[in-house]
Amino acid sequence: VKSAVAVVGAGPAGLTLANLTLQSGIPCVVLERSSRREVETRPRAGVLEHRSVELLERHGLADRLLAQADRHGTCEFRVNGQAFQVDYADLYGGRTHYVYPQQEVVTDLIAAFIEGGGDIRFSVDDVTLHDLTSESPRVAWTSADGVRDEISCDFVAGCDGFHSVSRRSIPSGYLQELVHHHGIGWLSILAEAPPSTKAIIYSLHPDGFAGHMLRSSTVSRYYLQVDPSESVDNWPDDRVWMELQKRLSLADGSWRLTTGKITEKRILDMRSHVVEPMSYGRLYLLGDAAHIITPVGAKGMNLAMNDAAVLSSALTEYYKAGDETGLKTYSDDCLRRVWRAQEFSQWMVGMIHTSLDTPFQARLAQARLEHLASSKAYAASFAENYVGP
Ligand code: RFL
Repeated sequence: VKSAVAVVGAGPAGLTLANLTLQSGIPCVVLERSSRREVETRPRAGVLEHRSVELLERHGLADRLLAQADRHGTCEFRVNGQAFQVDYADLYGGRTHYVYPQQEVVTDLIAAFIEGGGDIRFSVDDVTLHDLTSESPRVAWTSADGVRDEISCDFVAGCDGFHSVSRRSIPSGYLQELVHHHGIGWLSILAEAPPSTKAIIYSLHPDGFAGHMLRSSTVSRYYLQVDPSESVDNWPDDRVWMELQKRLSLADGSWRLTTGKITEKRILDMRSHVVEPMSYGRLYLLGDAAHIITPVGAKGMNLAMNDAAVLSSALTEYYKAGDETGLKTYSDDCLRRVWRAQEFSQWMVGMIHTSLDTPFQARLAQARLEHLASSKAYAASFAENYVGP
């Protein structure tokens, strides 16, 4: 097989890139380890920035999203049983978030790619990358029926998530890895429960953070701050609901959590990880393959899509005009947005968590929330970063 671009991984990064390049007339092949069904049913993120939606809309990829997604422009903070809301859409020119589950984004992007004549191979195994610094790198894989195949291409896009084979194909020592462990765990819960709130809730409680996120009218996601070494076995369903009710409750006792069937329970270690540069020879890294951000601030899927937009423009300039400028600046262009998001996420981590070991940090978090509640200028800055600059 010969193609212009080999895309490894069919998550938001790989599929956005694949659709955009296909629309520019650049042939690409997408190689995905999981089955189509698996990627279309994997629940993860659910919040899209207005800029991500604009990108999809510009390319005719947002029809179902615009028909079905809920738009949100307000979020709620709770501290010591008192609530206040930040109307971030009003504070930032009417820009809103779109709540639309990641698996729906992925489902729509796969359908559009296939409809446009795109070549996507699911359930491939043992993907290997070769000759990345040459003018025609190769990617090999074993197909679902056990046949070893290979593609020769001009560029490889490594969109294969945090455990990226693409990134690990880069000689050790070439990339600088910038890592931060926040020392915080989140018990992440997905449940078949209608939302108990109209706006996302972030609650700072003496026993730790609790969050109520929105997904759809029948499904909600919740988070509880726990020790990163904690085991989910210590969290039977009853304990989860009790703890959420306690940490999210209001002092006047007026707020009630609607429970439901818990469908996913896992511990997330709050960490941040960025590699620089985001390219090596003719391999470009996108999304989680290049950077992991904590879920605080809901930036992960949006950064993945932004990387795809930057790379697809660079590839289009290259194929239309032989101009390599965009390819050369790809890494710097993406990293500016990545670091801005990391900085915001880190700031927000510090605002909504208590650390029982360091009461000093807990008081800083409270002061930051009080500042947010009382200062329009501070809230406007939050709004700009939260909904996406
Ligand atoms: P993905 O989505 O991980 O996709 C990578 C794809 O590559 C495939 N793959 C391979 N294919 C072929 N060969 C190999 N060797 C392969 N290895 C892997 C995988 O099967 C997969 O299909 O990466 P991508 O495209 O960079 O997208 C990144 C986002 O998925 C991620 O940043 C977000 O999910 C993060 N995230 C959130 N982001 C938000 O913007 N808003 C949120 O509210 C939000 N909530 C979350 C999240 C991530 C979570 N978890 C589970 C990490 C909540 C959670 C719980």
